[in-house]
Amino acid sequence: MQTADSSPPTWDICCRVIDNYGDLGVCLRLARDLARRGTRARLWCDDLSPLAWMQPDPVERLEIRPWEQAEAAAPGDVVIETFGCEPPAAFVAAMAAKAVRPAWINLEYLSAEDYVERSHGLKSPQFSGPGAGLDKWFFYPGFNERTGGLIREPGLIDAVTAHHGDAWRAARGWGRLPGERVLSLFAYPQAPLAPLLEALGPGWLLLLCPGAPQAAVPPLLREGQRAIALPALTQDDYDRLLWSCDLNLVRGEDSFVRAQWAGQPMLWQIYFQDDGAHGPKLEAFLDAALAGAEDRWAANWRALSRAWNGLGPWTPACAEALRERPAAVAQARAWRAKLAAQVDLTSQLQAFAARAGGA
Ligand code: TRH
Repeated sequence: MQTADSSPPTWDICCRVIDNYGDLGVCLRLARDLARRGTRARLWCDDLSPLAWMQPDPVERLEIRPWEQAEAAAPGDVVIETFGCEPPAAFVAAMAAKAVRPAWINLEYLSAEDYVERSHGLKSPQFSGPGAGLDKWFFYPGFNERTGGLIREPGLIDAVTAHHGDAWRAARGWGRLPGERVLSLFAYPQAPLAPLLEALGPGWLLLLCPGAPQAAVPPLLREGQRAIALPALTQDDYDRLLWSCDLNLVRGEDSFVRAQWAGQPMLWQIYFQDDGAHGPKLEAFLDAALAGAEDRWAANWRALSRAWNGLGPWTPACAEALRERPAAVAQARAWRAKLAAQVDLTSQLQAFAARAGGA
């Protein structure tokens, strides 16, 4: 997309936090990637406080703005409404009033379910309200080429591969003892920690990210297990932590994606929904990610994933899945290679905005 005076285009990324950190985490990740690729990015959010630890340093071309200020702002060339957050009415009215209207794109939540392919790229003409006359477009991230893909910054996989994980961790006081395996644990309070620790067995160092497990895990540790409570890391350092561990337990959306880029075995705690929608969402992901993996290991890993999410019993298969490291690593690498062959989300979004913009 080009602007009239050939200055870099301005993208507005609008974020309203539902809970936890994923909404802001995804928006920051996108805004930063755009800025580093030369776009002027403005991130509008109603709760900027987690940025104090996620992104303490400024990023060139990235402006962070409180949500309320959007009401009086002039919209840029592209407006990304994330997760149906509805930008302020005055901002939408200003979009409609622009001579060259911005492309208005709603970036949706990530899922491997079939509806994603059907819904990706659909247009929703606005017939009423402050945006009457505008088109809003739906953009769905996803795991195959019929979707919008995943955020993957240029050079990411090379950086993962070049990372000296043990040295990086040891320099922070989180080094492993001889023969020890290391995992990172970022989990919701309802995580079934006791059966997990039993299934893991001895020889593990657990690096506990902030949250309920920092208090809950230590009294549950079994013989031959250690735990260290970590501070909240910057998003970049959290990535490096994932790259440096033998197993990553992640949750929500953003840490889930980043663990897949880490290329290490990954256990996902899905965001729980009262209506049970998380069950099919988990199964759809497992269907995609485990396709082609060795049959018996894949069945065991599925059992473990269900158990970790309270969607199945803890059986001996769960412990077996964790013991069979070569199969788990092979699956993680093969899945990452498949995902890395797709066009990344930011590139797709830029091409999409160029087609949708300037109505
Ligand atoms: O925090 P999450 O559970 O977030 C979400 C929200 O609940 C959201 O409402 C929901 O819709 C979504 O999940 C599915 O998990 P997530 O998505 O992994 O976000 C955590 C962010 O915090 C991610 O960007 C990584 C970052 N992070 C750090 O920067 N430093 C850290 O030390 C840790 C542990 C995380």
